[in-house]
Amino acid sequence: MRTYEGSFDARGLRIAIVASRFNETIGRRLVDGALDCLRRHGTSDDNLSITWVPGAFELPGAARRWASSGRVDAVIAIGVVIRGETPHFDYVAGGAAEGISAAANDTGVPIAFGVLTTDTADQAEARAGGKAGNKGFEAALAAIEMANLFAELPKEL
Ligand code: INI
Repeated sequence: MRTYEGSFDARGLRIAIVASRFNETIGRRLVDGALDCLRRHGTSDDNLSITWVPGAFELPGAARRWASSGRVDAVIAIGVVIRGETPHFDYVAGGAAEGISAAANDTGVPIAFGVLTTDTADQAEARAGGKAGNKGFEAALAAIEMANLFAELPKEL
């Protein structure tokens, strides 16, 4: 039996971060977490880019552009959607999740989901470098692992 597993060695990996500006203070902490993870695992800044979009709803379009460009091994989508009291939340969060998932599946390039979907700003802050860790860091780790896994898997399965 052969086991396939992606390593966490990010040397040589080309990564695009796509981040939304909505709830920007919290979003920047997620981006910082992702960059910290990538650099700790060996990604060179020459192989990194960051693309800013207005809100989480715009993440899938930009993530798909990078994923289909042939220029990156993985994409990390980062955003912060806070429920508040508006049904808009469901459309924005659902659109982001479904669009990112479709872009990853259609292109075959891993797109990590670093989008917080929380009820309150406090919950989002806790997940952006607070007591619940940093989901940007975690998304970057998933991107590294999946990029290496896809490089190792046979082209035809
Ligand atoms: N965008 C977010 O990233 N987070 C939110 O919490 C949010 N809320 O609450 O509305 C949000 N809305 C904007 C949306 O992503 C689009 O930018 C906008 O609808 C224009 O297409």
